[in-house]
Amino acid sequence: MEFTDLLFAVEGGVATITINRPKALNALNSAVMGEINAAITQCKKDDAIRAVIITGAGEKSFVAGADISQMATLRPQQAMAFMEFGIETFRMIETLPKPVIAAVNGFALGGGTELAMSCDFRFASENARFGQPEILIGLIPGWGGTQRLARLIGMGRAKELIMGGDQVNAQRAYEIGLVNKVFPLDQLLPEAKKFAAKLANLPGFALKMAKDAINFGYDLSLDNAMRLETECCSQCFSTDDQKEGMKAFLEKRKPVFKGC
Ligand code: CO8
Repeated sequence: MEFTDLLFAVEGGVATITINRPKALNALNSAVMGEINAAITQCKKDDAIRAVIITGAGEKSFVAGADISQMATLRPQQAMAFMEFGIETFRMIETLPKPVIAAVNGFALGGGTELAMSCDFRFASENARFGQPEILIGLIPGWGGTQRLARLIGMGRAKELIMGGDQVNAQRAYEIGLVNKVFPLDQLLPEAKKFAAKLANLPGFALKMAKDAINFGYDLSLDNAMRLETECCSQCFSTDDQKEGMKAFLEKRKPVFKGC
C-alpha cells in the first residue's frame, strides 16, 4: 500500500505503522487519519499480520494531537465529522482482532494520548509526555479521551489531566497505569518489536478472545461479563492451537502454534 504521511512495514508477522509528519510533530490532520484508517483495515485483512505497532517518526513526538491548524476554522458540523471519523478509526484499532502496541516516542498530547489509549499496550520512551491539553485551547478531548482516560487511570486523575490540562512524564504515566513499560528512547522500538514478535507467535484466536472478553466485558454486569468470558474461552476449544498447546504440555515439549 502507498501512503504519504505514514510508513507501513511488515516483518515477521508484525506490522509497524509510523506516523510520518515530523515537521508538525506528527499531528493528525484528516489526511493522516484517513491513512491510519486504511492501514488498520489492511492489518485486519492480511492474515500474515498477527501483531501491530503504532509509533511516530523522529525522536521528539509520537503524536502532538489533532492538527490545530486544520481545526482552527472548523464549523461545528465539520468538527463533528472529523471527530466521528477519529472515533471510528480509534475504535477500529481498539477492536482489531490482533494485538496493537503503541510505541510512544515523545509527545503524546490530545489526540496522541487518545490514539495510544486505543491500543492494547503502551510502551513509552523516557522522554515521552502524555496529556489532554485541549482545555488550554478551548476544547475538550473529542476522540474518546474523556472515556478511555477515566477507565484507565480513574475519574479523579482523568479530571486532573483533562480539566487542568497538565502533562505527565513517562515515569508518572507508568505510576498511574497509563503506560505499561518505559524504556530509553533507543530501546523503545526494539522492545516493542520483541514483545510484538512474542505476541505474533502466540495462539492468535485465543489472543482475539482475550481482547474481546476484556474489551466487551468491561461495561457489562459481572454476571454478563463472566458469561461472555465463558463463551470466549469455550470457543478456544474449537482451535488447532488449543489442541496443540495442551498436547505439547502433556508431551513435555514446546508447542508449535499455527494461529488457528
Ligand atoms: N497541530 C498542528 N501543528 C502542531 C501541533 C498540532 N497539534 N503540535 C505541534 N505542531 C507544529 C507547530 O506548530 C510547529 O510548527 P512550525 O514549525 O511550522 O511553527 C511544529 O509542530 C513544532 O512545534 P513547536 O515549535 O511548538 O515545538 P515545541 O517543542 O516548542 O513544543 C509541543 C512542542 C509542546 C508539543 C507544542 O507543539 C504543543 O503544545 N503542541 C500542541 C499540543 C496540543 O495542544 N495538542 C492537542 C490538540 S487538540 C486534540 O488533539 C483534540 C483531539 C480531538 C479532536 C477533535 C477534532 C475536531
